[in-house]
Amino acid sequence: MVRYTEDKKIFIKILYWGCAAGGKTTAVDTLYQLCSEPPKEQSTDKPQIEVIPTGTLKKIAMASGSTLYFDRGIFQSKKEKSLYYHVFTVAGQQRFGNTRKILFEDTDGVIFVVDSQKSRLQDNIDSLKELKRVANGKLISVIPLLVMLNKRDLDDVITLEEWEDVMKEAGLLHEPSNPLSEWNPIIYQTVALYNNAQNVYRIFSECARRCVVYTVWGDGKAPERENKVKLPPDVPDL
Ligand SMILES: Nc1nc2c(ncn2[C@@H]2O[C@H](COP(=O)(O)OP(=O)(O)OP(=O)(O)O)[C@@H](O)[C@H]2O)c(=O)[nH]1
Ligand SMILES: [Mg+2]
Repeated sequence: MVRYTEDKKIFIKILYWGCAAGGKTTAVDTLYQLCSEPPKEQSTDKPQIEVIPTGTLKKIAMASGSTLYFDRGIFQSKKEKSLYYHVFTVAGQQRFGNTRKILFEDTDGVIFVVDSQKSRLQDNIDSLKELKRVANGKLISVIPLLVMLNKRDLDDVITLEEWEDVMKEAGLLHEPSNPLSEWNPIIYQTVALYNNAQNVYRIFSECARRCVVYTVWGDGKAPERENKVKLPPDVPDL
C-alpha cells in the first residue's frame, strides 16, 4: 500500500521474492551500485538512471551471505523528489516462511527472482506457489508482478518457454482475451552480478513504473485497457 507522510513524501514498497540463493540480494546490491554511479560514468548505451539511493543498503545476513531477515534500500526519484521506493528482499531459505509473510504486508510491487539453473526448478516453483498463497489473489490485479529469469550467464539453465509454462500453470500469465493480460508479468532474462549486469535496472524501473500507474490511473488496481493513458516509453536494455 502506497504510504503518504505528513511532510508530503510518497513511499512505494517493492519486494524481491524467490528461493534461496537465486540472486535477490545480488540484484539489489547491483541496483544500488548502478544507481550510485556518477552520471558521467553512466554510458549512453545504458538506460538513464532515474533514481538515487538514499543512505546505505541495509543487509541482515548470516555468515554464509544468505539473508537472515531482509535487505532494505531506499531510492529517491530524481524527477519527483517526494517519491521514494522502499526496496526489500526476502530471506529465501524455506524455514523463513513466517518472516516472508510479514515482510509481504503493504507490498506495492513484486519482482520474482528465478534461479535459472535446471537443478533449482522445483525450488522456484515452490517459492512461486508460496508467493501466490501469501498474496491471496492480488498478484497482477492489485500488485504488479515482474520476473527475473536470473543467472543467464550459467550453462544448464531452463529455457524462457519452460518458465512461461510454469507461470501459465500457476495462473499468472493471462490469455490475451483477459483484460489483465495487458499487465502480464514481463519475464526479463537477467544477470544480477554487477560486473556482468543485464536488465537489473530495467526490471526495477518497469516495476516502479507499474506501481505508479496502478496507483495513479488504477486507483490502486490494474487500470482497465480503456482507461490507459499514454505511458512513458520503455527504457532500453541494460
Ligand atoms: N553466475 C551468477 N551468479 C549469481 C547471479 N546472481 C546471483 N548469483 C550468485 O548466487 C549466489 C546467491 O546470491 P544471493 O544474492 O545471495 O541470493 P539470495 O536470493 O539473496 O539468497 P537468500 O538470501 O538465501 O534468499 C551468490 O554467490 C551470487 O554471487 C547471476 O546472475 N549469475
Ligand atoms: Mg539474500
